[in-house]
Amino acid sequence: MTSSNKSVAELLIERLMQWGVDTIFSLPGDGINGIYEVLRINEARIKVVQVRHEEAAAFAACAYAKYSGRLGVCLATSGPGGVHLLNGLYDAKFDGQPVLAITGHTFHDLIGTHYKQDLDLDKLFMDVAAYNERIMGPSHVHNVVDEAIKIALSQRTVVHINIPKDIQGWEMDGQRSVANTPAHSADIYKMSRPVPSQAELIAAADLIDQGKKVVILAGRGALDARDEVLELAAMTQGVIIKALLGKAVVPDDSPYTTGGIGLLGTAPSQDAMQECDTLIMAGTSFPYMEFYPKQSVRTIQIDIDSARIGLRHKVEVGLTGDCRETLRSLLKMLKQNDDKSFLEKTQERMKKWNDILYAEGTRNDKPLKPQVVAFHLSSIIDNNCIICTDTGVVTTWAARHIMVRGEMQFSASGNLSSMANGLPYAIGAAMANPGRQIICLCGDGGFSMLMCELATIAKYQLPVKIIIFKNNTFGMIKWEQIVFEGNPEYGLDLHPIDFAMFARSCGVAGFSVNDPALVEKTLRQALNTLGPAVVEANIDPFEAPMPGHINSTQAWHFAEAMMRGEKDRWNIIKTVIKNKVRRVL
Ligand SMILES: Cc1ncc(C[n+]2csc(CCOP(=O)(O)OP(=O)(O)O)c2C)c(N)n1
Ligand SMILES: [Mg+2]
Repeated sequence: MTSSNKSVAELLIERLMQWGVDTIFSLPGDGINGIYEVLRINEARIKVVQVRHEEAAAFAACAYAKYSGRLGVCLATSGPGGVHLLNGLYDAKFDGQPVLAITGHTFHDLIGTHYKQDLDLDKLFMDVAAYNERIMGPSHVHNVVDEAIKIALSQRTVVHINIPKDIQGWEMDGQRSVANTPAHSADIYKMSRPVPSQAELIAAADLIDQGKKVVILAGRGALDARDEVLELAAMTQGVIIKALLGKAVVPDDSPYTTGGIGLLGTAPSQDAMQECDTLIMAGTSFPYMEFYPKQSVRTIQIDIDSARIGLRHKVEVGLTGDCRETLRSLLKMLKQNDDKSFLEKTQERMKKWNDILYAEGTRNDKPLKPQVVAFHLSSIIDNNCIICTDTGVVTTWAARHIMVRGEMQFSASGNLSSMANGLPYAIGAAMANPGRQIICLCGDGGFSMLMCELATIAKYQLPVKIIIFKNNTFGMIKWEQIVFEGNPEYGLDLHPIDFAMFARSCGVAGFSVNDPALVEKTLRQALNTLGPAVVEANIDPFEAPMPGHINSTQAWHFAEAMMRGEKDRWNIIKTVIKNKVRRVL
């Protein structure tokens, strides 16, 4: 076949392959049958991962990008298929991941005539996609695909291409416009790692050298700058605090880190934030402003996106640049600080915090505490495993008790904080990293939202181990209603599902545990299972994810909710008091 009689669908898939795309997450439909036929013919060169819900395709594409640094691609049919993609696409947009969404449309000459599935996805996606085009014919394909991919990669965001179903079959017919010179668009992307000017770096180094109590707040932009962040901490005798998406920037056993920050963070991180005199923000726009230091703390911010400089905190020196390269340049200019007092004080606090985590993780009373599950899981997973976490209280247990070490990777739905991301993240992670252990921590609410994707995991025999923290409630909202609002809980109870039995019905090994003494053994059985496995951990629904430090408003709200008729008040009070006593003893 000569290039002159290739169809739009053929040109599309060919160009994607030229860009190195070899995996597409998708669910079929009549609006994309033309593309599917070309995918069928090319199945040896490009893989279609069939999901059960298009939302999962978009989440999986986001995770594919997160866990590989490559472009994630998802494909959905016209109308409802495209609509289903939206939430996963917003997840990618909010966490800065390059994802290309391809969708179908109805016949080009019936658009706008109330025909079936006549839904202009390019209009619907105007907000989510930084680039959003409808393909008009064969000579339009290469240009649009090139442009879309370059924008996705360079802006780390979502792009969208829409193709009416009949146009997918159109062949080159001499309709190319004279102005559209052949080969004027190329499948070439040159990544840049910009570095700020010397003057800016000198100003930053000067400021850092004056700091006596330095905190480095590291986010996802610093994920490939582990050595540099550790060296910066060593030079400044500073403390590394990790935003959730930056949990894998440095290992959790580093003497410089206090782990996470925010509601799911640690008390020593909160203390360090309150006491520091200098803040270095490295690749983060961690959203919770109440956890930042006071505005008078002198701040340097490094971000690849100049539009993010000055967001969240008053910045004295802003450095627009790639974190790794910027830190490398900066490190050459810094003086060694010999005053270890701030770091040592923090390390003392961290010792106490770790003792608390250990005590919580090794409890043997019933009902089973969620911390016990996360603690044992952490100790037996591979040093290079990939961790995917769903959204809920479960995120707190993962953030606090899973200790990052070695080459582990960790992610969650960050800025969107969407539920249901866990399972599809695991699919994307597994597809991008064959042979690696994939660990997925879900709440029972988040898991049940897209539990159909367990069938996908079974179909492709992905080595995903799913731990479901089953408390039969939307746990996180329970504590929000009680502690933040002062309201008795409402609308949260979940009808229980036997997840182990469900797993087996999908052809996946299913385990269930409710005895703390059996947690490690059960988890090991699941981890040693070839292929996928599910562990349903029946945990105490009254175990609250208290912030590192609880403030007086939160305590007051808690009391108020109890007085106003919280239905489980005696169980909750009993559990909270028990925990308080344990911490004091
Ligand atoms: C798609 C979506 N819907 C609703 C929410 C609000 N929300 C955040 S956490 C949560 C509860 C999660 O429950 P579950 O998955 O059971 O986890 P748990 O908190 O019990 O550990 C809800 C409803 C959300 N973040 N995303
Ligand atoms: Mg739950």
